[in-house]
Amino acid sequence: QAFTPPVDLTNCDREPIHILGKVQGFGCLIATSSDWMVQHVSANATDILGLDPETLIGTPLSEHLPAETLHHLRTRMQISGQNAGPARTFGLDVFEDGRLFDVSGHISGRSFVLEFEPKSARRDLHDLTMVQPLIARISEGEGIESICRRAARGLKALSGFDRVMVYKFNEDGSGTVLAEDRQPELGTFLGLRYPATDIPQQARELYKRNLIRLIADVNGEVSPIVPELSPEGAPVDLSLATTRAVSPIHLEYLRNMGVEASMSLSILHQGELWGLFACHHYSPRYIDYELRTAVELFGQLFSYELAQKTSDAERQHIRDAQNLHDRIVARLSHDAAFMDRFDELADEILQVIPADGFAVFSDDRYASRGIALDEPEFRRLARVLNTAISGQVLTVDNLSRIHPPAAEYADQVAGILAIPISRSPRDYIVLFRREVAQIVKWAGDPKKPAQVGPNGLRLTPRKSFEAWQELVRGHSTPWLEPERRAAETLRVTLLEVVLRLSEEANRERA
Ligand code: BLA
Repeated sequence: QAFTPPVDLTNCDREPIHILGKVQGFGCLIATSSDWMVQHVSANATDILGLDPETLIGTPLSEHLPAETLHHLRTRMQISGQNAGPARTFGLDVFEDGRLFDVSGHISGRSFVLEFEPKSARRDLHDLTMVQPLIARISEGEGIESICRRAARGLKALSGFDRVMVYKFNEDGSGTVLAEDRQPELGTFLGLRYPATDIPQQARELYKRNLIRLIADVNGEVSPIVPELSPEGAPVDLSLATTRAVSPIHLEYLRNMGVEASMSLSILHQGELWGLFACHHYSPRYIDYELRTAVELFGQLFSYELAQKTSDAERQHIRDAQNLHDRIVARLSHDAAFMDRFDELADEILQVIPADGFAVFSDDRYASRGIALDEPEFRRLARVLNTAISGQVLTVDNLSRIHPPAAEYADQVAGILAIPISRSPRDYIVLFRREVAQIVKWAGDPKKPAQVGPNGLRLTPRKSFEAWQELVRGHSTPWLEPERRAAETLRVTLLEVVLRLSEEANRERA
């Protein structure tokens, strides 16, 4: 293909996945000009519609479809034009001969893109009616992890896939399997993390616009769109197409995992891609456009639930930080000897800012608990901390960046959050976090040999997980914005207490 540069593992983010020029076998595609002149047709239109691309291209679509059908499509395209999403018709008798199709129509550039999938015979058509009860059950969950677990279970029931995961993106674009529901005989992916490159940037951009994709058969034949380019030299933009064939690199990834069908469903939060439902099946699995539409609705409603729970959680965090302030003021109201209050302080603070270790350095004394630096090493680090901008909380998720000797013990302590609690000499409360690569262990069977495809070991989930582990060597989990805010509030609180008590002491002395 003239317009496709060769793709390897280093330039995945440049693969133009929206213009690969092929559709999957479960549907066919016809692109027309806005006056319904056929421009492009996928080769499988012959099998699916009984319409040969050669006879269609360059002729009005009205010569090939009944007037009634064309009228219907025209009206539907107007609706699509008004709200930009695809217009859907389920079970349309396209040729008035009893053959039913699910049809999607949308506008792509200056073209109309029509996609036809033969309507599968199905026992039940309760898809849409299932969605609301499932969402109702999800919203009863408390906290984000709980609703994610419920959602994985719900989507598995709705879609029938063997494994459904909730995959959440971290700040750096890597991702975590946050929840999972799977057939009992399958191993788990729960808790595993993957580098940002596993779902490259352009794919994440696309998934914000097009919320669902089905790869019905990882080994299935794909069908080329002809002609590949318009007379102006442009390929058909398949960004919103539902039959778009996906990146061969990604197909290899799935094959290496033993997966034969994959479906993913975007989860959006405040206009950003928060994560996605990743669904695997261990044999080919096609679900029709009508059920995919129910799945898409499920995803949209879940995104609303998530927004709700997220703002609940944020409000709760603000309340927790406020309560921490109140309790600390109460406890330290008579004396600010932090060292004497070490355990209480540690208990209170670790409840609001999770960490693996805690230390206080005050009045030239040092005490610690959990994963922490020993006193001589802390004193060395304190000299670095003393050079930081004063009166500010400092957070670092790879300590060796600011303190190179920390590379020696990066597998123990990798992240710190330091709260200066006096002016000079500088006293600190410090929270420590361990290396994240140490916490997360591969949950699959480590004895299973990794399979090798043409692109090498990297495209297996275990190797990919290991690649992620390499990336995060020496790093702790990041200190999140609300945690930094809570620490900042705490700094102000402690300073207030110190100042008030020293004023009182001065007054008493005077
Ligand atoms: C797409 N990669 C994807 C998708 C997922 C993942 C869910 C969306 C497509 C789909 O529905 O299958 C990744 N799937 C995962 C991960 C898990 C999972 C992490 O189940 C964990 C359990 N992929 C790579 C590398 C490259 C790559 C190294 O691992 C490139 C160098 C590319 N992934 C890649 C591309 C797409 C993709 C190009 C887009 C596919 C498309 O929509 O055309």
